[in-house]
Amino acid sequence: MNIEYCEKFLGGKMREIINALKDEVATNLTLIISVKELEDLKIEILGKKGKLTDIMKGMRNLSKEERPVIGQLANEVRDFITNEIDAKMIELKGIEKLKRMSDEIIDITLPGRGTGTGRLHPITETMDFLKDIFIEMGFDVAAGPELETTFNNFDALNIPETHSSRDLQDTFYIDNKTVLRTHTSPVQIRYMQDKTAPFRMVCPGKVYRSDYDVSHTPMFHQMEGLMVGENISFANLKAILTEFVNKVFGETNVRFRPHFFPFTEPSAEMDVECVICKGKGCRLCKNTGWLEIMGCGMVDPEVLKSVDYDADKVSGFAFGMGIERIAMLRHGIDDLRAFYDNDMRFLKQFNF
Ligand code: 2NL
Repeated sequence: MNIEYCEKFLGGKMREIINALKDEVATNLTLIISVKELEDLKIEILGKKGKLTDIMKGMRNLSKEERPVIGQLANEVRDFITNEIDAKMIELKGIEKLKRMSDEIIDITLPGRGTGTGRLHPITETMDFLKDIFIEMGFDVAAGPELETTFNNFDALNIPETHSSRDLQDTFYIDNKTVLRTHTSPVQIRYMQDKTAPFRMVCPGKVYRSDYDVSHTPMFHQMEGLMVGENISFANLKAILTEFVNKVFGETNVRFRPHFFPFTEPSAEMDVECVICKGKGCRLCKNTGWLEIMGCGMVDPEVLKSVDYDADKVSGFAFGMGIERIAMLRHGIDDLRAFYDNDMRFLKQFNF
């Protein structure tokens, strides 16, 4: 075998080996599914003792003529393999990152184990209790913002510019047109703007008035309710509210006394027979035998008009009550301020 032949043979053989390595790597790359496997392959081919590195070393045995030709092929194949491995690395790292992220997802909807020390505030408990009675009677529960427009808080409710509650002394104004809501009624205005009759809804929540003494706090809680449809009458009001009061206090006598609210006509105050003296007269009922429980009435047509309801086609009744007052009656609490003193000796008595 002469040298020339041998060199030709060597050159041809190397070409074959390099191309075979290229094919081998291409096939292996399709089978690899992890970054670890790919890193191993990279070392096996391109590493210091790798297959391609070995082949490159063997080039010194080639003739002067063949060396640049095979050298170019080897460089091309090295670039090809490097690019393929780099691209596959990006792809696999992406897939593994996604998998890690999905494996690490924590189910934040699982309920906490509880520490045994937390409990519901008596106002929250009372609000839930009252709300549930209305839910049982088919009422929807709605909420709304505590910062309201003067339109939603006053104008839409037929409360005139001259009404004392609109005074800067009585209401927390943010600016000319924005107030801390003084009642939950604006939630009902929003509800009517969004929905069509018939409906029945309640809206419990925080309300604000500039008032502070033994029987008033600047923030307190209300629940109002509204039922609108064709032929809703004062009889419906009496039936629903009497049922409600019986569920709160047990079977009790009730009475309705005429009253005035700008947003209802006619309007009434609803009383229940005193839960302590059963009508005989005591300190709680100031010897009247009755406790004021809520205000109510038939929605004034002006209010219906303000939300573009046809007052000739639909009518409704509305009511509003103070949650603090009902919580005090339910739990025999005699000082309103106890709710907001945050005295643990008071709060710990309520084991809800
Ligand atoms: C009270 C009296 C009341 C209402 C609230 C109401 C709401 C709309 C329309 C008509 Cl959108 N009325 N709410 C009606 C009567 C009485 O609350 O003394 N609350 C503590």
